[in-house]
Amino acid sequence: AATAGAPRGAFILFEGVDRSGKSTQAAKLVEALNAQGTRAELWRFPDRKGTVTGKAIDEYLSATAAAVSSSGTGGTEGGKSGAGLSDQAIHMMFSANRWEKSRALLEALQQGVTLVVDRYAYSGVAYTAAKRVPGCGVAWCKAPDTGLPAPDVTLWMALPPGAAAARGGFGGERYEEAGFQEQVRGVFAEVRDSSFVDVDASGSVEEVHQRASC
Ligand code: ADP
Ligand code: FDM
Ligand code: MG
Repeated sequence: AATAGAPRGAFILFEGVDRSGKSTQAAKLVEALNAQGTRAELWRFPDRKGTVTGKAIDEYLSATAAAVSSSGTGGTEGGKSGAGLSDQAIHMMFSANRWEKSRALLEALQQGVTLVVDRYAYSGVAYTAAKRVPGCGVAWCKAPDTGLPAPDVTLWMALPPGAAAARGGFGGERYEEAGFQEQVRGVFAEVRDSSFVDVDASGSVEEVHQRASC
């Protein structure tokens, strides 16, 4: 139930390239906030479970980079309908996935719960625009997210290119390819806004946690 007069929770977003430590640090921050008595929850996008779009997105992402490039576009791998979605269609799915959760997100904030969110609309724009599909530039990519609840702060996990690669091999999901990751990084730099705060994401998990929680 809503608590009358309770202060609004904060919307804290983690963004960064693959393996910059977003998921690790988001979980640690939630733990620390709850330990100090601040009600906090960990949310992540894409939300693959509690949504209508989640299954298609999961099927799309599970198709490996190798399978995608050998089958070309538009194929339907193994009968999984999400895997062969066009670049435009999957972009809309990712945005719709955020809209599916937007009312619940606002309600949680209103009830005083702080939300620590692992990826959001900046990832949406960065990954699609990085594909350089004609007609799908940054403005096109941003359009479907217009009007979504905005984060109070976006913690940008700043890590030099080689450092993320040194954290172990890619898991085999779509987009997990070094050249593409650099394109993604470039779009993030282009779309960063006044909500962004740089966090030095190098060093130990504990060192980064200290930087991310001040
Ligand atoms: P992301 O969510 O940004 O992809 P993760 O938090 O999943 O990143 O971390 C990617 C990998 O790097 C994981 O294997 C994780 O255990 C490891 N890792 C996370 N933070 C650090 C760190 N500060 N130093 C070394 N390895 C890390
Ligand atoms: N991703 C994530 C997108 O392409 N668009 C989006 O809107 C969002 C939120 O999904 F490759 C991509 C980014 C990444 C994948 O992987 C999700 P993680 O590493 O589990 O967050
Ligand atoms: Mg992650």
